Amino acid sequence: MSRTALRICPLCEATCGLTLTIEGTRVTGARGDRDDVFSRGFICPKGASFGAADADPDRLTGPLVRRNGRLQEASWDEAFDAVAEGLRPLIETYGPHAVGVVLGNPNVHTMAGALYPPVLLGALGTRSLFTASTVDQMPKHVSSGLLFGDANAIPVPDLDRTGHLLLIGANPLESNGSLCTAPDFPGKLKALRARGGTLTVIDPRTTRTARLADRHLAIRPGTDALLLAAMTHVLFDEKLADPGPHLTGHLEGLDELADAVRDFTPEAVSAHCDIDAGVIRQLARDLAAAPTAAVYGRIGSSTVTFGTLTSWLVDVLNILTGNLDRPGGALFPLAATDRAPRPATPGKGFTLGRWRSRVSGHPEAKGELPLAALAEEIDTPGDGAVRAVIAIAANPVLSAPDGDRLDRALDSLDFMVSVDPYLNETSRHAHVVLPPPPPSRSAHHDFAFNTLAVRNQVRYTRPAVPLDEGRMAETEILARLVLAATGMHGADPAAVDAMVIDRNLAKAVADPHSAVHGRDPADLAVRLTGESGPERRLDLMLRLGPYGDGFGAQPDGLTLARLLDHPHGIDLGPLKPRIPANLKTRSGRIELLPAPIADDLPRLRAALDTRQDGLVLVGRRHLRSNNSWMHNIPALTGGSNRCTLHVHPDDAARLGLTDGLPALVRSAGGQVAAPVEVTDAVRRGVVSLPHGWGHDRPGTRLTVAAQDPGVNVNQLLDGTLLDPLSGNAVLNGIPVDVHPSL
Ligand SMILES: Nc1nc2c(c(=O)[nH]1)N[C@H]1C(S)=C(S)[C@@H](COP(=O)(O)OP(=O)(O)OC[C@H]3O[C@@H](n4cnc5c(=O)[nH]c(N)nc54)[C@H](O)[C@@H]3O)O[C@H]1N2
Ligand SMILES: Nc1nc2c(c(=O)[nH]1)N[C@H]1C(S)=C(S)[C@@H](COP(=O)(O)OP(=O)(O)OC[C@H]3O[C@@H](n4cnc5c(=O)[nH]c(N)nc54)[C@H](O)[C@@H]3O)O[C@H]1N2
Ligand code: SF4
Ligand SMILES: [Mo]
Repeated sequence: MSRTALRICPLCEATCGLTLTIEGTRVTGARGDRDDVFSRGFICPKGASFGAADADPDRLTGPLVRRNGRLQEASWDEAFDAVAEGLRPLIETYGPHAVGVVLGNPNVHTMAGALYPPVLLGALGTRSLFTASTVDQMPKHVSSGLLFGDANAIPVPDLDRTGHLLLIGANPLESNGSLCTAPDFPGKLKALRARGGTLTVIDPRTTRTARLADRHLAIRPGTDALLLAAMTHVLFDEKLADPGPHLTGHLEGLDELADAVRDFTPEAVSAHCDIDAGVIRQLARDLAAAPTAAVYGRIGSSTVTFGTLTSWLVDVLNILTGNLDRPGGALFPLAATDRAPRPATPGKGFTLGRWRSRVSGHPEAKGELPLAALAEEIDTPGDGAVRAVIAIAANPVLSAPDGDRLDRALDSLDFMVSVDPYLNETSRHAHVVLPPPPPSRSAHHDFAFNTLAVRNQVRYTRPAVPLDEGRMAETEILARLVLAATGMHGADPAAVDAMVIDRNLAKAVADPHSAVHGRDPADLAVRLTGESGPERRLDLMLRLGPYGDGFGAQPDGLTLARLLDHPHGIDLGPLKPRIPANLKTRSGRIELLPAPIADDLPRLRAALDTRQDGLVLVGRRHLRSNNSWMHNIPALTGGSNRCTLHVHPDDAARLGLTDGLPALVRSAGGQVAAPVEVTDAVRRGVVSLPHGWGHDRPGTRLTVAAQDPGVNVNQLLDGTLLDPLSGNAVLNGIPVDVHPSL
C-alpha cells in the first residue's frame, strides 16, 4: 500500500512543494505539488530524485565515535558524552575562541540549521565563526548592511512583474536561483519575455540562461564592478539618474556618488570588460528607460575580487533608476517569521571589522571570519589558535580554498565534531560524527528563503515518514550539541527551546511596538501549540510576526495551527514597498556612498590602469548537482554532469589542448589536472571547472562519488585571494595557465 505526503524540497533555494509517494517507510516517488501556493507543481530532476537522495545507502545510520584512531559505531549517549568530554576541557583551558564553528550551506535548508546554531554561538561566545557565506554571498550582506543598515535586507527582483531584468553572474536555469527564491525561475524568465519584457544576461559563459536572453554579453570575468560603475556614470552623465518620488527624501550621498563614479566612463572600462563603450551606454539607457526593471547579481558578481563593490553597484543601479522598492523592480520580502513592521526610526547601522582574525588580520563581517582563513587559524600555532571544530552541514575540504591544507589542519585538531549524514572529505576528520536522519524524516519550513522569496507566502510540512528506531531528529541533535558544548551536558534538550521561547517572550512583552506588550509571558508560553520544541518556536515566530495573530490581538492572524490547516501553504501576496520602515542605518536613510565603499573605490580605479589579458578560470553549476554532496546519487550523476575543463575551441587550438585528454591547470595558488571539454559555451580567454568535486580522499564512505571523483577546483586557491571588505573568497576570475597534461 502506498500513500502520499507533502514535503518542501530542501535541495535548492527554490523551495518547491513536493508530493512524495511512500511505500512503507521508503520514498518511492516525488512529483511537484500542483496545489502548492508558491511552486504550483514545478519540480526539477533533483527534486524528482528526492527518494534516491533520501535512501542513499551510504547515509550514516547512527553516530560514530573515534576510538584508538578509528571511527566506530556508538550510541547517542556515548556520542554526546564524547562531545562534552572533547570540548569542555578545551574551552576551559583555551577559552571559547579556541572552538571554531563551521556552518555549511544545508543549514539554510533545514529547520535545525535555522533554530540552533544561533543558540550555540550565543552560548559559546566564540568569535571563530566560519560559514559558507564567505565563499558565497557575504559581499551582498555587506553591501546591504552598508546601504540599508541591515545585512539581511536583500532586495530581490520582482520576477513576476518586472519588464526588464539585468542578470549578472547567475545561471538560474542550472541553479534554480539564489538570493531570489522562485520556484520555476526558468518559467518566470520565459514569461517575462512572453509579456514583452527584456532579459539581458552578463556572463562569460553562454549558459542556458544566456541562451534564453534577448542580449548576452560575455564579459571578461572579474570586471563587472567596472561595467556597473560605468553604467552608473552614464546615468549621472546623461541626467538619467532618477530615484523616483518614493525614494527621494530617503537617500544620502547622491552627489558624492556622482563624483565617485566620474572616472569610470564607458570608454575607460570598455577594454577591461571587453564590452563596447556604446553597448555600455545603451545598457544604462535601457535600464533607465524601462517602465520597470531589476538588476540582479549572483555568484559571478559576488565571488570575485570586487565582490562587495559589484553587489553595492547592483543596488545603486536599482536605486538610481527608481526601481528599488517598487513593484516590478527589486523589493524586500516580508516573511511570516520576520519581525512585525514598526515605525521608521534610525537604527544602529552596520559595522565591519569589530574584531580581526588572528593570523592575517581579516576584519570580521556580520560576526564571521573568512572560511578561507580557517586552515591558517588552525595550523598557525599560538595563543588563540582554533583547537576544536564544530562542523554542521559543512564540507569545507571541498568547498573552501586549499582543501589539502585544510585537510591537514583538521587532522591536527584536538577535537572535531561533524553533524553530517555522510562520512565525507570533511567529516572523516571528526572525532564524533552525528548523522541527521534523511530529509523525509524531518519537518520543514524555510526560515531563510522566505525572506528572499519573490512572493510572500508561508508553508510548513511535518515529517513525511516517522523517525526510524534509534534515529534522532536533527533539531534534537543540535539541541543536545548546544548542551554538550556549553557545560549543560545531560540536560533535557527541550530546555533549549524553552529557554529561547522564554527569552523571546520576555523581549516581546517589554517591547512597546509588540502586539503582546505588557502581557504575562508565562500565560503566552502556555498558549503556544506544536508537537515539539521546534514547532512551538515556529508558532511563536508566526504569531509575533507581521501576519501573526499576536496571541489574540489579530484573531484572523497566522498561527502554527492555522498553517497546519493549509498543507499546501498560505499565499501572503506580492512583494510590497517597505522603505523607510525597514531601514536601520544611523541616518535612517539609504546611505548611497558609505565610507568603507568609498575607501575601496581607489582599488577599482587602480584596476583601470592594470590590463589583464591572460587566461582566467570561472566556475559553473550543473542542474543535477548540489555543491559537494550530491555526486553520490546515481540518478543525478553522469552525462554532462562531469568535472571537465571547458575550453573555447580557439584557446584549445592555441594551447594544444585536445577534447577528452587531460590538461594541467596552474594558478598562483596550486594546480589540478582535469579532462578537457572543448566547447564554445565558454568565451575566449576563459576556462571553466565546476566545484564540489575531488572525491578521491581515503576514509570516506561515498561509494558512487568515489568512482568518478573529479578534481577539487579549490586546490587552485591558497586562501589569500579575498574581497577585502567582506572576506569572501575569490572563486571566479582566477588567473591560470593551462597546458596539455603529459
Ligand atoms: N570554486 C568554487 N567553490 C565554491 C563555490 C563555487 O561556486 N566555486 N560555491 C560556494 C558556495 S555558493 C557554497 S554555498 C559552498 C557550499 O559548501 P558547503 O557549505 O561545504 O556545502 P556543501 O558542499 O553543500 O556540503 C554540505 C555538507 O552538508 C551535508 N548535509 C547534507 N544535508 C544535510 C542535512 O540535512 N543536515 C546536515 N547536518 N548536513 C547535511 C553534506 O553531506 C555535506 O557534507 O561552496 C562554495 N564553494
Ligand atoms: N544545480 C545546482 N543548483 C544549485 C547549486 C548547485 O551546486 N547545483 N548550488 C546552490 C548554491 S549554494 C548557490 S549559492 C546558487 C548559486 O546560483 P547562481 O549564482 O545562479 O550560480 P551559478 O550557476 O554558479 O552561476 C554563476 C554564473 O556566473 C558566471 N560568472 C563567473 N564569473 C563571472 C564574472 O566575473 N562575471 C559575471 N558576470 N559572471 C561570472 C558563471 O559563468 C556562471 O554561469 O546555486 C544553488 N543551486
Ligand atoms: S528546483 Fe530546487 S527546490 Fe525545486 S525540486 Fe529542484 S532542487 Fe528541489
Ligand atoms: Mo551557495
